[in-house]
Amino acid sequence: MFMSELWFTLYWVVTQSARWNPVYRYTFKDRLSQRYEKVLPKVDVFVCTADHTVEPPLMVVNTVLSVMAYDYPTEKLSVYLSDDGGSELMFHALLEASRFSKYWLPFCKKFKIEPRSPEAYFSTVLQPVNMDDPVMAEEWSTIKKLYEDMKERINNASNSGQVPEAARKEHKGFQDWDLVSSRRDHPTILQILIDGRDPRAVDIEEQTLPTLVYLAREKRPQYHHNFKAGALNALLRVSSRISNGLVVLTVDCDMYSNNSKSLRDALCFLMDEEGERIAFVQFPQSFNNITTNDIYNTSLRVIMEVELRGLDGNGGPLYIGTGCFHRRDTLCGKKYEKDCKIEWWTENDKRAEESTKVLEETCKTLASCSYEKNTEWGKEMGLKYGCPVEDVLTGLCIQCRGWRSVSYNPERKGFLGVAPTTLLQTLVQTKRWSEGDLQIFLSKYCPFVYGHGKIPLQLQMTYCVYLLWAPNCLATLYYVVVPSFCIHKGLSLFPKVSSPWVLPFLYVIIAKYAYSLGELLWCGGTFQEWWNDQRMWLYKRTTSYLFAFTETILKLLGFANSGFVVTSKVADEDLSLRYEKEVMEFGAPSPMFSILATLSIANLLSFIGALKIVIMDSQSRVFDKLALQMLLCGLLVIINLPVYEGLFFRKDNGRMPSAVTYQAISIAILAHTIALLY
Ligand SMILES: *[C@@H]1O[C@H](CO)[C@@H](O)[C@H](O)[C@H]1NC(C)=O
Ligand SMILES: *[C@@H]1O[C@H](CO)[C@@H](O)[C@H](O)[C@H]1NC(C)=O
Ligand SMILES: *[C@@H]1O[C@H](CO)[C@@H](O)[C@H](O)[C@H]1NC(C)=O
Ligand SMILES: CC(=O)N[C@H]1CO[C@H](CO)[C@@H](O)[C@@H]1O
Repeated sequence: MFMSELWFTLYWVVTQSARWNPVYRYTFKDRLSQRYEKVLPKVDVFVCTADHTVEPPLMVVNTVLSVMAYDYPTEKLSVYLSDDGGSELMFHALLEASRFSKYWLPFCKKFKIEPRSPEAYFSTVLQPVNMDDPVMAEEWSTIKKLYEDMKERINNASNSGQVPEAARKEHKGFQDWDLVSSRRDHPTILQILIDGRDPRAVDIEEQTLPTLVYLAREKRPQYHHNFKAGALNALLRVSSRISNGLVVLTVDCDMYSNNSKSLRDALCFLMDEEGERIAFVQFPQSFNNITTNDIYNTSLRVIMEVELRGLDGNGGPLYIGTGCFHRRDTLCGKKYEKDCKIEWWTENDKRAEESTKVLEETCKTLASCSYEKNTEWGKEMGLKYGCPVEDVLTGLCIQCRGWRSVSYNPERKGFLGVAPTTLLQTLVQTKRWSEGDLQIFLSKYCPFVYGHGKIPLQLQMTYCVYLLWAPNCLATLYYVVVPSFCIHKGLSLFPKVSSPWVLPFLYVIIAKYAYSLGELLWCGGTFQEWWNDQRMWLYKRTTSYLFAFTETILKLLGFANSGFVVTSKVADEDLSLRYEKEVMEFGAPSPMFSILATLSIANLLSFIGALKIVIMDSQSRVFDKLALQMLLCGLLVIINLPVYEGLFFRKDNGRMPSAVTYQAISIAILAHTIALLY
């Protein structure tokens, strides 16, 4: 017990480092325009998608359209979609989007509408905003109709699983799929759908369109593709030939831009005189489908609102993979040198004479499997390979090369994504994060070693708030299991209520919970949300962190090898309904649920056993001895109420699978019998 308490204390000290020195930032975009409007740098946007079944093409093209419509000189903007699924359906959708953009972009700019993802826009704005303006009303209806038609074509293709023959004939790009034998075995497919240099690439108002590129890098079974890091590195190389923007935005395919000015916000930091040391500007991850009380703690509100700001004060936030504006050269491995001025305006387009076709061909080799052999890509250049959280590791290495980063968290969020909507998805996602984080801690990149002398000590500590997520499982499990087994036998582990030694315990309990409640309310949460967070705190630690911890240790010893699981972004109707009503979702059998169910039943048994002992004891001396333990055990029972419900009372598809129920009951009873016998 003492070791557990010691760990909690140490970890608490570490978490405080994220709260010492929060930084709040504001931008002045008008001054950016005044000084630099003519010499704004080129910007490349990278959107990554991996699988068209979990990341629907319609969602992806909405993200693409929202960034194409940034309030920025279009000739300086290029958007790249990397499709690791190599799916014809995705290409078809992007082709549709490239046609629709000719109408959508002028519409956005003319009426200054927000947000610029058509799906988000038309689902929030149900009628023309300005009814008095007949021009607006008419255009609004036309565009809505165009969007609905495109949506139908894309969704029809997705549902039937194939691109209609007529559409296939219209664009020769589809011929590339004749050579695709499977998503894991195909040559590079690279299509420049809109070439911004081409005078014919204009919208209906004769304005230039941003460049739009589709890339499915080469995949061969004998080459490791390195997941998202590999895709981003291929994009970095390909884009360096096509547009070579000085600033690179990486964004996940489910995160649309909710603010067309975010790009200018980021440039305010990067182009500032004081900003020459800034390598990237990280926007927080925000979500548009969080329910009021956020039952799975998926909003990560405290991290985004409090800890990112604290990190900023300590030397710079983590790179969290999405919603992040990088300088291209720092991402490619450049070291920081003092007094090295950045030349934002000395770009000359060397490739002006090359035709689109030739350009496509030359770029294809850059995305081939063998290109990276014997190069520094994945090591010193680009994103790092070999870690499930390649983004965090890459950000750390950039900071260790002397750079700093900033986090910018405006009132109106820059990017909105889709959060996981089931318990299992949340737990699996957390497992992947905490596993990758622990791997970094145990590797040569451990901030205390690798960052020593390169980044401030506070920043090294703050990194450990995340890198040490997984080891929390041991102390927590001990605290959940041992006191409740002991209570059943009448063994006391905490001071008596009548002794003054109970005060430090009570103080810690009250102070800790009052503080976290206060913090969450301050970030805009609700009381119920705080309570839900406490539940998720327990569940993540006893399942996600436990699996992450064991797998990492096993891997270090040379055993298991785990893959990368994409969390699904599609939900069936039943499930969505339960999510909106904030009913906890179990449904699928999973070892994670077995653990949750077993622990909660064991706790219930202990609590009942303890109640029996206390009631039978007439002089209430036992209660004096066991009160703190009963408080702990009772709290665990209350927090587990949704699990009992899922185990015994619910009838819907989201209840606990009966196999898990039986298993949990038998193990819990067996464990109790053994504990009582000894
Ligand atoms: C899409 O599918 C629906 C139902 O299957 C059909 O009625 C509709 O005509 C299709 N639309 C297009 C554009 O193919
Ligand atoms: C997204 O943008 C809209 C305006 O377009 C704004 O009303 C809304 O508050 C933003 N959402 C968030 C979460 O900031
Ligand atoms: C919510 O989850 C995040 C990430 O797992 C964690 O850092 C945070 O502390 C959680 N919130 C609470 C109140 O436990
Ligand atoms: C994928 C998903 O579950 N999306 C949902 C996000 O939340 C909004 C509102 O709660 C729903 O309308 C979406 O269907």
